[in-house]
Amino acid sequence: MNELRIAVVGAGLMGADHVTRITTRIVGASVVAIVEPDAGRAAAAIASAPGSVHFASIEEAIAAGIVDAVLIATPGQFHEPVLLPVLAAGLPVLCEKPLTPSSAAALRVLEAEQKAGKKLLQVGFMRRFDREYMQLRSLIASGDAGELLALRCAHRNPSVPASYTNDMLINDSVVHEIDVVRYLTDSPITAIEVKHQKRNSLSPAGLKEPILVLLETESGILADVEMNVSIQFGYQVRTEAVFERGLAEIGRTSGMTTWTDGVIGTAEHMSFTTRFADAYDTQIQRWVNATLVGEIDGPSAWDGYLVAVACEAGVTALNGGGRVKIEYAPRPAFYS
Ligand code: ISE
Repeated sequence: MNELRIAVVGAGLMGADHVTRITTRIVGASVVAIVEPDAGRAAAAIASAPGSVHFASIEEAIAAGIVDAVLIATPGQFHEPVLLPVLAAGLPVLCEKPLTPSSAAALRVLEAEQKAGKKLLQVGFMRRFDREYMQLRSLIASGDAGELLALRCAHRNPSVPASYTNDMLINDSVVHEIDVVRYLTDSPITAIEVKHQKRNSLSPAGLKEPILVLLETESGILADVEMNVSIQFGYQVRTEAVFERGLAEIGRTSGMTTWTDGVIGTAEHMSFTTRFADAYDTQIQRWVNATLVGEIDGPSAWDGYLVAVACEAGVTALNGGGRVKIEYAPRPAFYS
């Protein structure tokens, strides 16, 4: 096989972005099928992937026999019903984060993958493909600045739709830090605590944010996350690493700086789709390359399960649970 025929499931913001990416920038792959219940979104996606076909369900797309791999970009609660038939059909799949919103569902997905007998599933934690995150991970592993002591994370969105709920602060947004803190420290998260800050009056009604999240790793690192989803000015994800002998920072706003009318200015991102565009491109290209040779090249279903457990604890903490300890099921040999 030298061209991967992909079905994209879900053609909302992220799905549509992936369809354009695969069609215009990714080598060795094309979008052949769109699975999307909304007629308008489906039509727009089909139009940006010439030759692709619309299917009402993943089962129909699989049955058509034209699909080599699947990319799932629906909201998290719809992942399991798509993943199970895809894994049963033995198809490789890249599933956007979170793998599933519940750890019980994640365990069912792990079982389905083990039944398929081969690692087929990669989870879309795209920050692992961001150049600066990779650099920071290497710096931590090298020990060049001494031992890592703490991580200070800021995750800021200009705004969110009215449909965004309090639990999504953890499951949809902090989910990235939950994965990346383990990726950077190479150590599982063992406890989580969430504090509410003064409410931003610009948040959608009912949303209590920003929040401050504290993550503890087994290796003793403390990571704090300022999670803000209504900060208006732009989209920003920054991380500062505190070492025994110094600091490192990633995620500074970059690009052309202007000095005019007594003001210094650099354009800020307004969305994760541009802030992480390069990371998404790298993630999808590496997934395509690996899939063409029967492998995965990124976070596995096991990584997705660990994050699902920590997110569940995070939602408990958010809802007044205090400091919540996190325990994981033993890792099956399949994922070692
Ligand atoms: C969104 O779903 C993402 O994944 C973004 O990376 C994150 O910054 C945002 O808060 C989420 O809603």
